[in-house]
Amino acid sequence: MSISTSTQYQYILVSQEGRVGTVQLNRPDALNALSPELMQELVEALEAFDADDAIGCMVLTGGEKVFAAGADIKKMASASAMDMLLVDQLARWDRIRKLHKPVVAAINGYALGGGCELAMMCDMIIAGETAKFGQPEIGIGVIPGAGGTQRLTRAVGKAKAMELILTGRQFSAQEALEMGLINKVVPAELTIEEAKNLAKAIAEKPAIAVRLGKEAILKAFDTTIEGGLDYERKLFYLLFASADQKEGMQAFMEKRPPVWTHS
Ligand code: DAK
Repeated sequence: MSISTSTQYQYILVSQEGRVGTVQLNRPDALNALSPELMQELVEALEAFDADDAIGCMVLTGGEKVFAAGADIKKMASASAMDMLLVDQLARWDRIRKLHKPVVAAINGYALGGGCELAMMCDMIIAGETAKFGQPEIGIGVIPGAGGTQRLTRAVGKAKAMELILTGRQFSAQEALEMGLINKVVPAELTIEEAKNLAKAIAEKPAIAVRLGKEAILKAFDTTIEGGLDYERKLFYLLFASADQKEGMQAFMEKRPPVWTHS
């Protein structure tokens, strides 16, 4: 197992263990508030892992007490609508949505506002038992602007999303689990380890099938069942052009473990 830490970034830490790439938000003085500068680094690091054949799955985490307290309120406070429009922040967030490899969020402490939205942009969420989620924007005179009204609603349903977004109240990891927003609650000291174990299990699977599996699942959110089934079928056929499909099925018949080449 190799662990390497890059020093090229100011607001994040980046490391790699086997086929798992980890990005840690690291702006503790502002509770990991998601400034444009931090988001730029985050997107660059995730895209670098996404383009690296040696990586099969990513983990995104924050600090022990705070995953992220949201977008930087101090930088937004006096902005005009046109400032917000022209800064085109959404383009950066959109790049995270377009990652091909799965991302597991490992959440300890606060995941509020944009922090909660960032967690929900990930494909799976492991949370420590002291994690606190929330979309508190209503309390500062706005609404979620990075997907919260859409992703929370799709994950937990209309009634719960209405309650959580219109009151802005925080909710626990246990409540998030019961609502179907996250995968698992673990003791806080095990959050990153559990997330890495999940990422490792995925990273060991054939990369092209993982990629197309993620793509097909995400399709379920923006298409009809008919369109989604059609899309899935085409991706399924496409996998018969991969070496790993041949290897996987051959290995099954020969009763041996498959040797993936991720091709
Ligand atoms: N931005 C800037 N600074 C923040 C911050 C934030 N979101 N959250 C905390 N801080 C700063 C505090 O101002 C304080 O700074 P100093 O006073 O020391 O200078 C320091 O971090 C410590 O915070 P507290 O003293 O408040 O610490 P506590 O432990 O008492 O409270 C807290 C922790 C996380 C519960 C509290 O800080 C809090 O409620 N923070 C604000 C949470 C919030 O309202 N978040 C939503 C922000 S709006 C979009 C993309 C993203 C977004 C929208 C659009 N597009 C792509 C279009 C996202 C919007 C948001 O997230």
